[in-house]
Amino acid sequence: MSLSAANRRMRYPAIWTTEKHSEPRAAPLGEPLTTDREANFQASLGWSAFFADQLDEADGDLVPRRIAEVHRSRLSVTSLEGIVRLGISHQVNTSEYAVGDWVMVDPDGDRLMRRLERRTLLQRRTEGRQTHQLGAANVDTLLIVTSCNADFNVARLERYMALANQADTTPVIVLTKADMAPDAADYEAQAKALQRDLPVIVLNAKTHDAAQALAPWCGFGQTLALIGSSGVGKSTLVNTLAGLSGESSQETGDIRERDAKGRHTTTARSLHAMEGGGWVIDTPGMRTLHVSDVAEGIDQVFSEITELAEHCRFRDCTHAHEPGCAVQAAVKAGTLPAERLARWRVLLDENDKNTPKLTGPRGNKVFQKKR
Ligand SMILES: Nc1nc2c(ncn2[C@@H]2O[C@H](COP(=O)(O)OP(=O)(O)OP(=O)(O)O)[C@@H](O)[C@H]2O)c(=O)[nH]1
Ligand SMILES: [Mg+2]
Ligand SMILES: [Zn+2]
Repeated sequence: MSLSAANRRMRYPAIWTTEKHSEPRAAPLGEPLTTDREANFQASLGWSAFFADQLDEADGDLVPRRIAEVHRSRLSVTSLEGIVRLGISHQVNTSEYAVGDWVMVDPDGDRLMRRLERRTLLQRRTEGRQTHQLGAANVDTLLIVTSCNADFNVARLERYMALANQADTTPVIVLTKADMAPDAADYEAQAKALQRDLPVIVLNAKTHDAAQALAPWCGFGQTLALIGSSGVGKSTLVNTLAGLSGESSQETGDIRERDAKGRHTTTARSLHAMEGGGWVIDTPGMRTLHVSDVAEGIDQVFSEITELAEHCRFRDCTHAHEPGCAVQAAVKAGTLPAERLARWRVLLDENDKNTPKLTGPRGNKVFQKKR
């Protein structure tokens, strides 16, 4: 072991040894901050060998911190003392950082030194397709939130799922406002049909039962992010999961009765500690999600179609009019809804149109690899 590696072990012994799922210890009032407490805190934030292995000699006395807020001209991280603003140089472009990123910080002056490689990244191409807008980094589970009302839309949910799959996060559909819907079971059945083995949780985001229902994804060291339209109850759910009330709570806003649309109350992403020991990222409501760079993610959502396609007579079958088409046969037999097939086509076409293709040596189109 190199000297600095040994140093790191001394500074952060428990980062390397803390068992996941052990509860963080609350320090008695007045106890000085120990490296043990610090290490347990980092572990609760999801620090793991994946990140520790990226440290080298040059990191010396730097400490790992997790980005809690990203603004145009400032970045903040979590720490045992609460949210701390980082000192950043003028060259730093904050749009290259995502909430949930791990960064190395010089503890003298809380200066940002470098970002660690991400385990997962939720992102989408901006209009004009040149750059990516970063959503959240190092997320384990993406809660795709919709309500048991006019917001519910299967085509939109399939888009969110393609994004989650592509980023290697686990999608979970959360149906809020079950307390106001006599037909919540219908919504649940429709959502369950959208991807094989997809967990669908129906809840009232305002009650503590919601935290219990989501407990399997909220444990020590786990990171959740919420995504969905404005007004579906993302911030309400964050308040419930994080036990926030009063001044420290996330602001929530009412919705228009007519079409259940919210008012875009949340305007920035933020990271919050959950009572179960994990962390949750609240995000602003999304208007539309255009897909790009998510071919594998789409395949995973529609795996029943891609599996059927393997049985078509022609390898390049378009599943429109060819003889021996297994996909059309399934539609005729009533096992594959024609609307689902139509939505798959729309999503594939849109993804294809929005994903820049690299041109290979002999002008062959080369599809961009998963990043
Ligand atoms: N009855 C009921 N009301 C809910 C539930 N979840 C959220 N609400 C209400 O729905 C409204 C919108 O909730 P928010 O939490 O602000 O929604 P949001 O998704 O964070 O919206 P944006 O920040 O605009 O993206 C608020 O009036 C909440 O009180 C629920 O499960 N049941
Ligand atoms: Mg909100
Ligand atoms: Zn076919």
